[in-house]
Amino acid sequence: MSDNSEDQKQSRETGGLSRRHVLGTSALAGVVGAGLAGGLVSVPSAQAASSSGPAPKDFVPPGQLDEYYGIWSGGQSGELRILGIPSMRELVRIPVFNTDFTIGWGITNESKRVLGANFPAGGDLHHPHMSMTHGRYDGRYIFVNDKACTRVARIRCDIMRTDKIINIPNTQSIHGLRVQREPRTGYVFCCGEFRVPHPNDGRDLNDPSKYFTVFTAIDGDTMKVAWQVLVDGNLDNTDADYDGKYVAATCYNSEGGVNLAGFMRDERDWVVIFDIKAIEAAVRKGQYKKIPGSDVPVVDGRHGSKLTMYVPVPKNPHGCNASPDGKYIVASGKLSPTVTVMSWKKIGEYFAGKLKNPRDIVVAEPEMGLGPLHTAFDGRGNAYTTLFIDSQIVKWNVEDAIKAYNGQKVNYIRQKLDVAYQPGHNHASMGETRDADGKWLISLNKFSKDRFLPVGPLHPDNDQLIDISGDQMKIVADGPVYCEPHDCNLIHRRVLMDKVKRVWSRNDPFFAETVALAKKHGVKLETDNKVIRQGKKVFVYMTSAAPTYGLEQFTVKKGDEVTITITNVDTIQDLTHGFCLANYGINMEISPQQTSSVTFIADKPGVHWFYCTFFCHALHLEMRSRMLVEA
Ligand code: RUQ
Ligand code: CUA
Ligand code: CA
Repeated sequence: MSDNSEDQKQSRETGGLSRRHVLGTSALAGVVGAGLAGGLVSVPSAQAASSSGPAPKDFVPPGQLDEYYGIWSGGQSGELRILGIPSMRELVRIPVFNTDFTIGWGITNESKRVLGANFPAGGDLHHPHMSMTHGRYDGRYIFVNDKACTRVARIRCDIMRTDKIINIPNTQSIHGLRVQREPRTGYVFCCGEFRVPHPNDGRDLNDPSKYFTVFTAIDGDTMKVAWQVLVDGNLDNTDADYDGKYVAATCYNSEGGVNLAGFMRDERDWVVIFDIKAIEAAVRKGQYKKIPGSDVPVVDGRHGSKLTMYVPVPKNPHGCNASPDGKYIVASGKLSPTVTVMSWKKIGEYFAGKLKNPRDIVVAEPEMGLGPLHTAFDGRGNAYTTLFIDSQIVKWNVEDAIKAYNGQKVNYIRQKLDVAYQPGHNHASMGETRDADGKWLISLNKFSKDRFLPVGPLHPDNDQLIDISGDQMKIVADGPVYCEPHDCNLIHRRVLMDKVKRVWSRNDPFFAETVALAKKHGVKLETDNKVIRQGKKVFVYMTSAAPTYGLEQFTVKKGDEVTITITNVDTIQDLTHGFCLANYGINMEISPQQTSSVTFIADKPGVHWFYCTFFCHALHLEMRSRMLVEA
């Protein structure tokens, strides 16, 4: 039995703790016994009591596992990061829109197939969200936006690799992104932020009245745009309901401005709400147009359309967050001290013609403080709103805010907590799902100022971990991070642990095209080490097994187009090899049972050593061979 399946079996049997961890930690013996009997193990973070008193709640002792995966946006680094929560330890980085020399993202043929031709140097990744089924995380995919280059990407959770990236037409800058919760994802919804001429081909350059943007629904299974909705204003953030009927987006430029004064002139902007079934029906009936240069149905959802409603809300609203009880959608005011609470049920009544005024769907508009940006939920009826300007998080009770809006004298504010400093998003554990468990809250603070050792003018962000399990919020940890995480999800490990592979499967679609090409060449990747020449194209096939490559050397001619394909035939988990070709700017990861390939022009004659870049064996340094390039 391979180490991998052994570990997975152990992991199932002990509710997530492999034998390695169990045997090394005698204090856990009792827990494991209970786990074997009952199939469930409670998480050990709090039980690490030491002689000097109880350990802090976020303490995860050496060798033990975090209770949550933190799925972290990497902002303008273009990558996604995974942290363990509550320890805040960074576990891995997943390159998405960026290039990455560690694994060869942007270098290997497999990654280039995902990135596409002429891929840009990077991206600006704000919003990661996991796919759901019936309002619960299902561990299939994580979807992310790229604000910089108007793209959306999908990450496969089993291998934690980006497997699709698509361009979104008819807008510029994808900002907000969320997934359909019911019955499943389904649609991935995203907000086109900047308005541009349709098509944006040089026409109407200085005629802002002809600038537009669109709301986009992507089919998350095929990663094709399903439909788009033409809207008024600039879309910002979005979130969907728990019934699969509606999706809302904040919309901040009702003025149609093109500069700061223009964006802020009016006291009100909108939340736009989209009627999914009505839009689907319109698309089916052909009530759409196609904008030259794209092949996507675009329905008209501007003012007056039956497919949308525009709810006037105070000024330049930003965050858009659905409460996990399935009842409300909350828009945060940003330039207004308020948040607006709207009822999905009333939204349904409005679309059914039972309510006349779009404001009739508003059930509360509580005052928070200065600069409300985003709201999270604990599943116990409380909401947590970040105040960018006040550097605070406000805990407030939703039902009490509704009572206050209806004229009752109740205080809906539960607590205001100082955070350091200038929070943008916050996120509660499982808080965007039916499983909201109200244990942890993360505040993603844009400024760290004086809280860490100085490291130059560019300061790290400061992500703070807050215990929300009791009556009062308590900050328990600071986590400096490379800028700039925008958003995160806190996902209980039970969703993912058994879905994440420790070793590649040989028929993984991620490298299927490479395998198919080898087959055409009559090569058996697991055993063959050979060089095939077709004119000026040279295909080099070899295996890697610690501590050797299958070929000690191969010879090509200057100017040849060389494709090197390596299959790691090691089967043990964690036994990754690398392939770095000296002075060619090439490196790639080849993890156990993976096939990776790279294509380049052999433009530098001479001897070029290639060596393994992952420390795989006592003879790792000796794991190297030669490429000989004839002049
Ligand atoms: S946004 S800091 Cu890009 Cu999510 Cu609000
Ligand atoms: Cu193979 Cu180091
Ligand atoms: Ca405005």
